[in-house]
Amino acid sequence: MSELRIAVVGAGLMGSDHIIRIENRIVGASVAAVVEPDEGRAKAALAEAPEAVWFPNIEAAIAAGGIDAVLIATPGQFHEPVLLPALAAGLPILCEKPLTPDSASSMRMVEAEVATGKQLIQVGFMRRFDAGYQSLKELISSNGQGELLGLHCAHRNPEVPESYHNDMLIFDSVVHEIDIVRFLTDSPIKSVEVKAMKRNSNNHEGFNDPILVLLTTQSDVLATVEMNVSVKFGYQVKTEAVFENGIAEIGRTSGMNTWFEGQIGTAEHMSFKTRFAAAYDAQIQRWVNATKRGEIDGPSAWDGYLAAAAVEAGLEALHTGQRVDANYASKPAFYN
Ligand code: ISE
Repeated sequence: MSELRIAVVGAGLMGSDHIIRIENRIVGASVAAVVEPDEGRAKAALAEAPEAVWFPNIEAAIAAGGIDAVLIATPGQFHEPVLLPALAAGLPILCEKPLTPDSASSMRMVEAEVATGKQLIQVGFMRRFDAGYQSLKELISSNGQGELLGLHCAHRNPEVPESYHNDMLIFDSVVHEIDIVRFLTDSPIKSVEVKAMKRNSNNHEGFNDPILVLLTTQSDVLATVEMNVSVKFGYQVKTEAVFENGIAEIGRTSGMNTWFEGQIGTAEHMSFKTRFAAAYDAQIQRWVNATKRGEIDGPSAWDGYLAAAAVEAGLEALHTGQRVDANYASKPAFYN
């Protein structure tokens, strides 16, 4: 196959970013279809991908032929109705996180994939492709500084829209830490506990942020996560790892330094789109290359299910104030 013809489903914030990425930076792929019910968004997307055809839904795009793979970039609650027909058509899929919003629906996706007899789904946990997280994983696996004892993670966004609500802190934002802590430690999340920090009075009514989330892995590594989506100054995702013999930190900004008017400054990201731009590029390029070989090269539907199950524990922890254990089904041999 010379060029992978991708249908991008959803041309909102992430979908439009991926369309520009595929058209301008990814080798060996192009956007062949834009699946988007909103005409304005679709037109804006087609301006970036003039060869693409616009479809109102995935069924119409599949029926028309001319696509080899699907990239799903709609919000999580709309993933299942796209995943099922794409799987039934045998199409490889890169699905933005979360796979689906809860573990029961994620398990349905796992079962639907197993029924096809082939691993077709990769989940868009892009942090796994970030150079910083990859170096940290290597350091942890090498045991070079002794055993990993704990992690301190900060996940900070400048602001969120009024539609962002308390549960989203867990299923939309902390879900990244749930996946990356498991990736770094190679151990699933055993339990989740959530503590409220003092509420930021800039927040919209009823929204309680920031929070401190305690994730304990089955290997007994404790990860503290400051989840803070209204911190105004910028977008910051960093992790400090505590080893037996020392400390490592990733994610400190590498922006421009300035010395003006008696102040020292460093430019910080304002959005995940720039903070993780290189990770998104690597994720999509590797997915394109693997898809052409008939494989996936990144987190699987099973990884998506594990994250959804841990998110469920996190939501219960948020609602009850208790430490909640995550429950997982046993892993189908298909994913070994
Ligand atoms: C958003 O959906 C993301 O996935 C970002 O990576 C995260 O930082 C942000 O908090 C989420 O709302």
